[in-house]
Amino acid sequence: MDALTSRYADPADVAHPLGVIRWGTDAAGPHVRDGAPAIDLHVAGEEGEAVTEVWTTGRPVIAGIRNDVAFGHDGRYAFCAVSVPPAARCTPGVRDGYLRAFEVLAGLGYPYIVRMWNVIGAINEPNADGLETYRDFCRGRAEAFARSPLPEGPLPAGTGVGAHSPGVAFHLLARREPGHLAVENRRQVPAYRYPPRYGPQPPAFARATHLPGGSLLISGTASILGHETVHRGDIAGQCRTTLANLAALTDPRTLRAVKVYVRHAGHREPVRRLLGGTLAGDAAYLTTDLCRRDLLVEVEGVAQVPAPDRICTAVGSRSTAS
Ligand code: 3EB
Repeated sequence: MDALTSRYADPADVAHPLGVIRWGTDAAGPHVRDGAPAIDLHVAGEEGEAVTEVWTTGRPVIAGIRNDVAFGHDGRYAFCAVSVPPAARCTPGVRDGYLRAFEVLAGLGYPYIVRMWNVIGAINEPNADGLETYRDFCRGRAEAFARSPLPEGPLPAGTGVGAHSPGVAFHLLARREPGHLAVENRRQVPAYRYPPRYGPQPPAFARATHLPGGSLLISGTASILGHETVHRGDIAGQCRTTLANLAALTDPRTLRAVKVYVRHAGHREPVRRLLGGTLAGDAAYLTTDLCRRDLLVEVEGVAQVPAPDRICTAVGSRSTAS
């Protein structure tokens, strides 16, 4: 019944692709190819890791580019993709890129963002002021949400990982109608309430989004308890805690469209052994940096659940920036 799904596939084999993401060994800005909006993200360490992901609801899609934002929409859902060029400080470019995306989504009539992915070059390196690039990014994103023309609503689920190319790329999924829920994780402090030691603005994302059709879009999930990284330097411990954090949201064995981001190429096979027995067989394992230097692994995926275990609907998208 027109559920929003993601699969690893050749877009030519999918009827009505809503958005196409190549998680690969090169970056390419937002574009439209064969009638679908697309973006290429440089997050694979080698060609063997690369996967192409296709989002679809099975409904015909209108695609285009407006204000350098590639978009596709099908009457219920919209996808859009943006890239922000490298800069000495990324706050202004990230803020303006997000605001451009918000304007395009508002103009098309899809004002409810349910999921976002952010891929950030030099994510752990200092910017021109000595601020870590991820924190600089979080400030730009928070400023955009604070100035958003979109209606107040729950924060989207998110992913924030490194990229092997400079600059920032992001893509979003949005709905025409409200009715989705933001979900938090009882083992973790909401990211939008992380204390200031993690940066001038906390990350603006929810732990998951539950869609009316039953899909639970789970954010990038790592070895964080409360707000602290646990098992520093211990890949097996981080894998265990990550699985336990996922299990607080849903049974990790039921996840589809799974991505496992691994900081060190040498951890790829150990992580595959540690997680592969639990996660879906077609999980993508990508080698890229993560948003805290002490995180070694992060996992995301999509589940089908009738109703989420723990919900948080009270948080407006503009409450994260002052
Ligand atoms: C964490 O839990 C790990 O900045 O959008 C996970 C998911 C993380 C999304 C984001 C960051 C983001 O804080 C990092």
